[in-house]
Amino acid sequence: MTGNSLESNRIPPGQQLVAPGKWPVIGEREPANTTDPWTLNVTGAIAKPLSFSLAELSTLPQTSATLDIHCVTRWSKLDVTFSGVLLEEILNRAGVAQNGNFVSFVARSVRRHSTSLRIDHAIKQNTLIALNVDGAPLDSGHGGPIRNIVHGKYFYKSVKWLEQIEVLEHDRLGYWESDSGYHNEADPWTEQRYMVPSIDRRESIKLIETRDFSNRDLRSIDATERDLHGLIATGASLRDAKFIRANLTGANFCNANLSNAHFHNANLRGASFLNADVEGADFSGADLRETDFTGCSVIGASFFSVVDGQQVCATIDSTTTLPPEVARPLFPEQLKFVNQKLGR
Ligand SMILES: Nc1nc2c(c(=O)[nH]1)N[C@H]1C(S)=C(S)[C@@H](COP(=O)(O)O)O[C@H]1N2
Ligand SMILES: [Mo]
Repeated sequence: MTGNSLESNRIPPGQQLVAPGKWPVIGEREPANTTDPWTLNVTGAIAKPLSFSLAELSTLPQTSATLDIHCVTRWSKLDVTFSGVLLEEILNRAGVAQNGNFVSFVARSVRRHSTSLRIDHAIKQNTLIALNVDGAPLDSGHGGPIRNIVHGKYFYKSVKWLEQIEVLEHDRLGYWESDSGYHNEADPWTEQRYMVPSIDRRESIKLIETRDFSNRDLRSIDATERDLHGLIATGASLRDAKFIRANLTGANFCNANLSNAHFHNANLRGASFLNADVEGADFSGADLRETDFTGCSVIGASFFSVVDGQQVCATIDSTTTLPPEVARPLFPEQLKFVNQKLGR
């Protein structure tokens, strides 16, 4: 490694490093049918369908690659060394057909989780079918015995418990891309986190007036500076929602998905986030007095940030409910900030 590869130049915008040695488990936590022997099947627009056992995979040429993980929920982890077989090695053996334009990676999981890439891009980026990480077999939580690893994309392009590589003529959106609106290109350097909003501007203005978002899919809704006091948003899908400087006093976000939501300088006094997902959400500058985060998932969330050299801090005091076990997965500096405010 060269001396000038400063860590800060390697962290894409809006990302922060996890504590050294930490690697969170995100998304699905376990594969399905764990008692069946593992096979990797190559199907679709190819000359010859193939099936590999793990032992067969280990007889193919092995490659290792050190790369940085960037999760869309704003955590990054640098210098992780994966080893296994290049996707290209496997596709060469299968013989990609003329019309094989995309590759879909399908997991052995309950929801048959998948993601896809353009095949030329996947090959050019040295996509790896990884069996090992940092010299040891991948553990099950991180996708063992086998996952694909894609360089230069958010980590949702790297599927855990890879069971099938399907070559396609036309793209087929993966699980996160179709279910949750994650961007299909997933470039962390240009922050391609989400596709266009799931609701148009006129519709959202009408809905904002009702102050009832419960159980609706309102990804990326723009409620900047809106008066939403007493909002009912239980069970709503509000990933990437913009609530910057909004009045959300007494809002009810129980069980809502607010990952990567923007609460910068919002008034959240007395709001409830009971069992909500606030992964990657930005609470810097927000008023969080009497706010309840019991049961929340907070990995990647921020409670202070530095804007133009100025610290923008959330207002947190003894009336804020943020139990220690909820706060634990926060970035180290964020955890320190929160604990200091709570006198812990
Ligand atoms: N099968 C499967 N693969 C998956 C996911 C998932 O939910 N299921 N989540 C993706 C996301 S969003 C991320 S950030 C990484 C997380 O990998 P990790 O749990 O090893 O950190 O897996 C990706 N691959
Ligand atoms: Mo992710």
